[in-house]
Amino acid sequence: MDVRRDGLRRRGAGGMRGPRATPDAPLPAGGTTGRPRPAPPRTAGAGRRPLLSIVVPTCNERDNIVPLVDRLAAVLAGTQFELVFVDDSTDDTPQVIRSLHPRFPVQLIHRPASERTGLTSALVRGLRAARGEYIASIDADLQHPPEKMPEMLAEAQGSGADIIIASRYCAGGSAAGLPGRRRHLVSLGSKWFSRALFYERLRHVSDPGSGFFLLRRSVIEGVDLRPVGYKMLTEILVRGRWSRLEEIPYRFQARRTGASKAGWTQGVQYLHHTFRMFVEVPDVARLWKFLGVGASGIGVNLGLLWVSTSVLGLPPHAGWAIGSEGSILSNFWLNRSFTWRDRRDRRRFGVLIDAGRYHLATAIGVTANFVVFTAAIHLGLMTMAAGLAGVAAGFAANYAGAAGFVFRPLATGSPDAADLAATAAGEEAASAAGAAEQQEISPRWL
Ligand SMILES: Nc1nc2c(ncn2[C@@H]2O[C@H](COP(=O)(O)OP(=O)(O)O)[C@@H](O)[C@H]2O)c(=O)[nH]1
Ligand SMILES: [Mg+2]
Repeated sequence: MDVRRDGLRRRGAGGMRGPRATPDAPLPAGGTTGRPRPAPPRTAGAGRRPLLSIVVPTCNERDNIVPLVDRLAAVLAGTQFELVFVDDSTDDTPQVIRSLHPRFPVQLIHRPASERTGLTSALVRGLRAARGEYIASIDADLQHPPEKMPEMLAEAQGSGADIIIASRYCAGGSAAGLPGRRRHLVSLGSKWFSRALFYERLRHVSDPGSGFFLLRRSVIEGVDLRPVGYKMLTEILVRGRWSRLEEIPYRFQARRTGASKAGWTQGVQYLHHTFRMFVEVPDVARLWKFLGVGASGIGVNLGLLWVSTSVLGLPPHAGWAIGSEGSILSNFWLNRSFTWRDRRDRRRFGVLIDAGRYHLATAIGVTANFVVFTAAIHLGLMTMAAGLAGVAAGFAANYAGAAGFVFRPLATGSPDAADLAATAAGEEAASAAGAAEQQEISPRWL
């Protein structure tokens, strides 16, 4: 299945690409810092970019490394690839990885105990160290069949998609290898929750929690990745720069040796990670942010009504007007500084322009509410049902007005858009330079 970021589905190769997302301002890289290590010795071809980097996170996987690499090497014969192991093991897994040299081009990043901050931090480290034109992630425990890798690479090259996801949940895939009913429920629950929350990016992605994926390096280059827990792909889909993705079905295998490191702490980390993306990424979950702001507005409205009438003794209509205007202003302020913060008018009196437009949009919402309510009463609906229909119409009109009129996307070519693009490009260049520096110092070559 081929999915474009703008939500359109398309089959086949080529075609127009959707607009790239405006990058978030990169913050200092999270989870990727480490003690500087000496620059790697130059080996033959060390300066050249392989076609594919395969990032493998490992934590006590000693018996799985050799079968994994043998199977990968067998299906990738003739492909220029490197393996990037990010290892947090306490057993002899690093020795097993070292023994792969010199048969395979391998980077081993063995993190000391002080730097072991979980699976996704290991993956970010590996993604940053990867030098390939395409970068893939695969688990070490053979639950992801290595034989899918050539198909994923060929799909990326052939279709021009930015991300290829090996999916357990699209037609032909299977999650049967997940151990136990609880793991199935957690996997499905987190998938549906993430899709509903980040619908702008994930609504057509069947397996946003997959650990098996391949991407073009430009998707993450210069993007500040700050995941917590296990869901690296969700982080990349939400923050990364992509316009098209493809899904390929696969059957998630049962683990044969070693133990899963997933537990209830990953559940808590999932919520932490989800909350972080919700707050930090401006152009996602807008509808939910708008709903939350609206709910807070009801509290402001009723609170001001009560204070005006019960405490100050003002007449009911004065209380109503104060409550209404107070909630409009608080909703405006919250929507401007949170829901649509990336689209606010940044000119000198921009806040006044935005506020004026917001009042207009709200008036349209109230009118829509009134019209639908009146029509519903005429059609014979019960008063409460008509009221509900009116509120729904008012809500839809308010959301459409705020998104399309008050906080509309900046027109390309406008001075503001140029400013933003220049800032983003500068930040991207700075961040890419930082990433390059890190690549030089962090990998330890075998
Ligand atoms: N470097 C590193 N790898 C990890 C960590 N936790 C899990 N892994 C690796 O990530 C992959 C998936 O982990 P696993 O525990 O099997 O998760 P599950 O498949 O969801 O049960 C395996 O290759 C693990 O060795 C970690 O904290 N650090
Ligand atoms: Mg596993």
